[in-house]
Amino acid sequence: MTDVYTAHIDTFAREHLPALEAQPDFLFELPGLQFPERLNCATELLDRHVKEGRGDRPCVSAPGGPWWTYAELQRQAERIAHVLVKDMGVVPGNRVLLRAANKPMLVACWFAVMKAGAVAVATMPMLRTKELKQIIEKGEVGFALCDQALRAELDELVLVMPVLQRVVCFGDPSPDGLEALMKRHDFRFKNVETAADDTCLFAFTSGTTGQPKATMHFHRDVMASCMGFPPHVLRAEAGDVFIGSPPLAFTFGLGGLTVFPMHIGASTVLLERAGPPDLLAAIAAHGATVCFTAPTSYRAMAAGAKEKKISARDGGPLRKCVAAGEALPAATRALWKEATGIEIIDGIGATEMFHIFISADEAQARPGATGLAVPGYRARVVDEMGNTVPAGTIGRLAVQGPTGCRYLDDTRQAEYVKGGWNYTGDAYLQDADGYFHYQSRTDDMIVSAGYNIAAVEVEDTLLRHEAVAECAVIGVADEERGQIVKACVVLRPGHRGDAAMVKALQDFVKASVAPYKYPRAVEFREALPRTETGKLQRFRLRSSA
Ligand code: 3UK
Repeated sequence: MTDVYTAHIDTFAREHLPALEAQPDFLFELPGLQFPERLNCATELLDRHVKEGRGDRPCVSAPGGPWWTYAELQRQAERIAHVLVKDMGVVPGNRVLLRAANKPMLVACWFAVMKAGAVAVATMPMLRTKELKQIIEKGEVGFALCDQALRAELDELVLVMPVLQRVVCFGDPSPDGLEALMKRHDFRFKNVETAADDTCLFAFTSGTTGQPKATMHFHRDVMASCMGFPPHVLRAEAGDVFIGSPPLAFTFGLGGLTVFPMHIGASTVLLERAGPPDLLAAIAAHGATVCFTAPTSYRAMAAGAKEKKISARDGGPLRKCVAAGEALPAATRALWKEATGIEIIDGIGATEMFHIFISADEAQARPGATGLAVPGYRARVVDEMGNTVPAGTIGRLAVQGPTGCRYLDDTRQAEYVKGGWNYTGDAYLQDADGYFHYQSRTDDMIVSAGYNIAAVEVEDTLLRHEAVAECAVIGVADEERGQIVKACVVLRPGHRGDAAMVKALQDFVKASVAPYKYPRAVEFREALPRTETGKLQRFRLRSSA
């Protein structure tokens, strides 16, 4: 290896990259994908605008404030970078956990981590102690920046996890709070000159086993994501106001609500609460023009969107809508188009790929199809041997592009990447015109309202309840959520399978793991179908569901 430049002093990320031969092939054919050896994505996404005279343009805001220009976000991020380095002792390559709902301060913290050359580990606000502990262990996370409102779990963990050295909270009024520490520093901070291939973030994904996997993305990957879907499919402009629901800890949200708008000097409105009614109201209140959310959210907003006249057709602001996270039903596309006149831009993305790699713009969209490979990416539908199948045949989706899967120290790398191609775990077919049509997941993942839920993790939780003898968790089709979590439960003798028990089990799951994982359906059974060797036959439960 000749190219060994790195700014990382803590080389944990580099040491835990998959072996070169286990990584996918990366394609850099597209213009704009030839990156210099040294690249810090904060310089490109934030500082460049200030340097080129766009510092006064609106950048990031939230319903209750604050409202920051590019220059103001830069000042905030630079003061936090000083806190990271001087007060907390963060060195380049250290992992910094971020824990907050979507809000401007979270964006400032994210850029501070980039500037300091550290590795951002953003976490979903609804995660509980159990999940946070797994993330801190796996990522050997030494530091955390957290919203005061969500600090309880981290306060608990810092006492029992020696690896976690320091937690600093914003919104904390004490002298140790982030804002108090920021006041002691100047805003000028010289960005660490990271290598284009220094890891800048770990994005966690729950996988099928419930054992979280950390995907590793470089500064280069964040910039590469700006060169594909945004200019070729989305085509937003500097005057656009982005808004949406996905958490910034989910790369769908990080790209759509921070990286993409800032790459083009546009602005973004961040919502702590972004359920359909909140999102709808916020689009109208903030004049949002570009929306990123899940298919189910468009479905739920359709009637209100029409009534409130939020679309450009009806004199409102909204002009572009992106759906991802799960398949977009043709019925939802039609419903939204009728309500707003807007053709949804569907796109399949994955945490492993950072963002969307198959999509179609408004003019190319076809109901029931996800679209075509985004420029910079290649996609194929293949059989078990990795050979391309004929048009119209269902097979496994395999993709390549400028981004790709690198799991942190994980044997499952070999399942996602084979022969240089990324296998997303989706069954797809390609039609005669080249459009890709989603069929299903090839594994046991449950995708409910855009959340990936691993059956075994819910099973594991239910099995901790005193009344549960055996259980099996499956995904069952649901019109609104795509799938819902269903638990088939065998009770221990002496317990009754009634409505009170259903509620007790649901509450138990909600209190133990992130609440979105709870079984919306519970069925009590005498026994579970198993093979002679005792293996659970999930497919039998699914066919009887
Ligand atoms: C499914 C879709 C059909 C598919 C994501 C946009 O969802 C994202 O990442 P995840 O790692 O899940 C990946 C899996 O979700 N999926 C996503 N989008 C679609 N299925 N149609 C779609 N449009 O199974 C995929 O393999 O949570 C989405 C951008 C960034 C992301 N991380």
